[in-house]
Amino acid sequence: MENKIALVTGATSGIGKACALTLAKLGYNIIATGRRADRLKELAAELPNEVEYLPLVFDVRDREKVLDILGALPEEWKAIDVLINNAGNAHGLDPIQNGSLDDWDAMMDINVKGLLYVSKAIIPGMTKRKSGIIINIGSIAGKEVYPNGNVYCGSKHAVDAITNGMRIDLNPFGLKVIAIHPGLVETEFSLVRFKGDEKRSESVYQGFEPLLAQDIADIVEFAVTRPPHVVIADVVVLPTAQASATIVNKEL
Ligand code: NDP
Ligand code: 8X3
Repeated sequence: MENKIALVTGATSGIGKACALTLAKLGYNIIATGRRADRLKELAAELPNEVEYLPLVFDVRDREKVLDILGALPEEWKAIDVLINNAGNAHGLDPIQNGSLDDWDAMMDINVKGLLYVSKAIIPGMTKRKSGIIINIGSIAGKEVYPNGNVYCGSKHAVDAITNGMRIDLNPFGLKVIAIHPGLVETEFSLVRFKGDEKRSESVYQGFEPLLAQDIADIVEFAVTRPPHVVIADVVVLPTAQASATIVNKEL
């Protein structure tokens, strides 16, 4: 395979899917992961014919599976050039005294530990080759804390800190480590956060123009096309109507 290879976690919807499509457009062969096999199958039809595609179905919480599957990649898929740690979600939006332990487990296990498991499987190949780009999708929730965001914000602050730590530790190997921290992006994110409540989910994005998943993929495109001596280390991107995690100029 002559094309470069990108692995995108959580490519079954939203930001991850947009990143997979954008990297494919740039000529990367794509490894796309997620739990929904049907979505990964559908993605195949949207990719350009010139790129190779390897869908992998696993839950990033499943440490053994992550390490087994990514540790047994076919030879021609092993040399991953770009890793996008995107899989993640918020679960619930409750004050800390009412929060659900299951929601807390989900956010810490997926957003933090899942990112670490995938990274653990992929980084050794990159350090060996002294080449690679890791892009972690953080959040404005990793830069600020907002009411009822408690544990989700904690998980994204962890992503921010882990990304900075990765950049330091992987510096001797010449790897690029990048964090992109979006504000409000209209995806399935709020549907997951509010457990399928469509009305509540839609209301999050009403009265202003939110970011689209493609806006984040455009930043990924810019980041991976910089020359070797340039790393876009840390990006906060907001809708123009959003000034901070809590200030959104809505016209309702
Ligand atoms: P979506 O809900 O649209 O996509 C989430 C993706 O993560 C899906 O592909 C989903 O795949 C995958 N995922 C979730 N849980 C797991 C799991 N346990 N194992 C494997 N894959 C999983 O949301 P977004 O695209 O918006 O979110 C992507 C990332 O962007 C997240 O890290 C989120 O925190 C971050 N973010 C989102 C913002 C927003 O406003 N939308 C703003 C800032 C950051 P599947 O369900 O098939 O497993
Ligand atoms: C997603 C954006 O503001 O809902 O990370 O936390 S927010």
